[in-house]
Amino acid sequence: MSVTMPEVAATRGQHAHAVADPLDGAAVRADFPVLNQPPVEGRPPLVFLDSAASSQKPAVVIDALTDYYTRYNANIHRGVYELSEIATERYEAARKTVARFINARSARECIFVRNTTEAINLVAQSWGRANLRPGDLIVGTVMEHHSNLVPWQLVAAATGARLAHVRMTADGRLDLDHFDVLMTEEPKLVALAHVSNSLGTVHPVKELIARAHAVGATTLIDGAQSVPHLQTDVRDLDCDFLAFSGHKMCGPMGASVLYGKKALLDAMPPFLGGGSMIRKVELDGSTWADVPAKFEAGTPAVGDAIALAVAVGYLDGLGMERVWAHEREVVDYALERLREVEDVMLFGPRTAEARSGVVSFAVGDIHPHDVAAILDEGNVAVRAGHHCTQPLMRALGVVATTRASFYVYNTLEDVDRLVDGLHRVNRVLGGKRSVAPSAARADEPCRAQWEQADGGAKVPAEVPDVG
Ligand code: 7TS
Repeated sequence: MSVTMPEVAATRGQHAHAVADPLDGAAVRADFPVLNQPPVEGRPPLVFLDSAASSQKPAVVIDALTDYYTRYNANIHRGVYELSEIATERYEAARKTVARFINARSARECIFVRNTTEAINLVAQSWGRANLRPGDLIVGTVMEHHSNLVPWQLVAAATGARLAHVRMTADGRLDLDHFDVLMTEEPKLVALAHVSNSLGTVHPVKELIARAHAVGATTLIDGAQSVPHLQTDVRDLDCDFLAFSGHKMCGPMGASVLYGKKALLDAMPPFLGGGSMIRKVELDGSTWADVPAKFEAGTPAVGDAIALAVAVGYLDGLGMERVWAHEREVVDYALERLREVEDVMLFGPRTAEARSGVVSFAVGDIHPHDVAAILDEGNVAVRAGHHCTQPLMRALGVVATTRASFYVYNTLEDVDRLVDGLHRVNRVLGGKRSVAPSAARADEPCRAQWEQADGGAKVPAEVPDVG
């Protein structure tokens, strides 16, 4: 069943989240060229529901990149000629824009990196190797993206530190009692995501950071799925490090940010050595530039950083409160409408308040790759797989999920298109076992441990033995 316009309007009213002037997803969509291409014959317009992987880019960001390469492309911090001076000035201005966006005390606390993965590896290799000793504890969670797990495994192997992971509850939240138990072991570091990329759970990080600091731990927040969606204030959170990806927040691929408290960054050794990060080089040793240059070895992605600042300006223009409220509305509606689809099982918290714009689900025992492929036939783009969270998939007792993730340009009509597509999935494949290869581990018996928190009790007795 598709929702007619009057019903949509009624639902909008019912689920409106309090902002005076809500975002109009359709108007925002008009800013994004990819979403406004003439449809290929016979295909409906694209519904893009994979923004958790990477968002689309508005025309202003694409124009900023073109402008950079057309008018003032030059390497920075070295030329005395005008082009290089302009590029340098705008690159440093971009740093200030990003710093303001997260309310850092100083732009020096923001280091440009390629992506969240690089930001976390920087902290693991620089802070980790300098501060971790054999037996020290690093606390993560079972819900982390591999980018906030594997770097800690590597540094633990190198230093002799230990890893422990906060468990999760049946409805996809962190087990806060277990968190407290782990705090009694006085970890050196607590590294966790603000928002889960697979389940969309929003963790109470401010509270958790305070509890971690109370036992003397340093804290790293993986903000890849939060900074694009939630107003983020590093002073209010009081995190020691925050990593986030520009390309998930309307910016280009190639410029992302590591925030770190200045005193910590000052005390850390370099991550990569080379040009730009030195003060003085002798043949038998070197000294380092001040932060942030100390952590920006080599030529940075100048145009990408400048365009990231334009993306930040774009989001600021929309207003982060409105961005969040808009996503709440779309997700609320998606959670409600997905329940209409036969055999759909939702993962993660049941209320939009506890989650961001990410919805993971299963359709009976149909393999998520098959679900995504049939949705793609209707030009609805979702992601299927383990979403780089294999331990989380194991905790859920599945090999993979289908994931729809929403952003500023999505509308309630996009949710309707998703739901229509899922009805089609059921018509085409309902009740059939998938023949698609497993996205994660087909070698492991998968027992579903999942229970619906609302008592709906649609628990798969067994997750398909695909592959
Ligand atoms: N942390 C989280 C929470 C993420 O969601 C991602 C990417 C990363 C780290 C890594 O970011 P990157 O910019 O270094 O790649 N998440 C996803 C995703 O959910 N689907 O594709 C990439």
